[in-house]
Amino acid sequence: MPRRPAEPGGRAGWAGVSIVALAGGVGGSRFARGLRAAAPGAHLTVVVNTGDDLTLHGLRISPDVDTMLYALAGIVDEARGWGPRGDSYRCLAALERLGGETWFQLGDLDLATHLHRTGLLASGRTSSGITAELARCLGITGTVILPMSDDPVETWVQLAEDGRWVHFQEYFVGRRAEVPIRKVRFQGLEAARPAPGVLEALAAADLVVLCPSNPFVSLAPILGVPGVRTAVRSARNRGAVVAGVSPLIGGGTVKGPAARMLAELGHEPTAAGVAAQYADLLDAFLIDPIDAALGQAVQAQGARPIVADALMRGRRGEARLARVLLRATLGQPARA
Ligand code: FO1
Repeated sequence: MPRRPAEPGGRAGWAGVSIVALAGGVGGSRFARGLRAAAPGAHLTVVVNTGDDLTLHGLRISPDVDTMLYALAGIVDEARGWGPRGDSYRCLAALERLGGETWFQLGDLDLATHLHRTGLLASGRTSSGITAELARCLGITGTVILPMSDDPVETWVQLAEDGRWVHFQEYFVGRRAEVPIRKVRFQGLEAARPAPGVLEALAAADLVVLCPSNPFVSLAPILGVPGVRTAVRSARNRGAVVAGVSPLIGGGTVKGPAARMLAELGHEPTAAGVAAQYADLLDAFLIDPIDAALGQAVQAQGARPIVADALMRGRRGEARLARVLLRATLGQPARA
């Protein structure tokens, strides 16, 4: 049986409880932040998608890891959900004058992260080692942040218009995700190994959370790293609870192309369609009241539906949603 918090809410109550969150994108970073706030003292490990990684201007950029770092460090631009708050774009403007690529907005503060990561990688450091060092330098506590793998993985999508394969960021940012896609593939995934600590965290987990992230381009890469899906299933067989949070509310997302991608890839563009992507893993799946009628479909896939306001309104909203999930899974009688 999973370890449960000893007493409502308090830090001491969460000591000894292990939570592993699989996350990508803005929604994932926000919910991970909510979990840290809702379960102070728990051992929280966040495994982050690295399929969005790309090399631009000779710099290795890891958007989902950086979004998670900035969010947990409290320095993210809260309106956009990515990039440091108050960043400037003087380097990008100068780059424009030189005829450089500027479609991917790299702010001056953000560039420090990419320069530093690229330098450390060139000196032989691993992504997970670099991520831990960046987290320490940014003063992040209460959470271990792990990239899903130290091996290179890149998400590419096939455009429906001409069958061309492009990097996810060219689709998501370059084309503003406004073009239909046919397929998604993860370059390098078969050869990727889980980053050090990922399998160990899953083996010790009392709760594994599939955060409200895009099922195809955020969670699928993580679950696709050889050994990870099996480790989640083993955790569940051992008695850990595996729960997901729908990134769709009423068939749409707060941010990102998940609803459209579900439809374009032939799935039901609803919370139930998302649950179906990992039905074999889920004990419970949180859906918004607007989607309550989908509860039966979620139940039919073997996951207990948790019906609760799934919209995270600011930092308090993140913690509220996380408390609801914790209460519904680990029986934490949360103060709502
Ligand atoms: N998203 C955009 O929509 N436009 C951008 O120019 C952009 C730049 C960018 C730079 C660094 C970074 O870490 C993230 C950035 N993002 C940008 C967000 C990013 O494309 C997405 O949030 C994630 O990849 C989605 O999972």
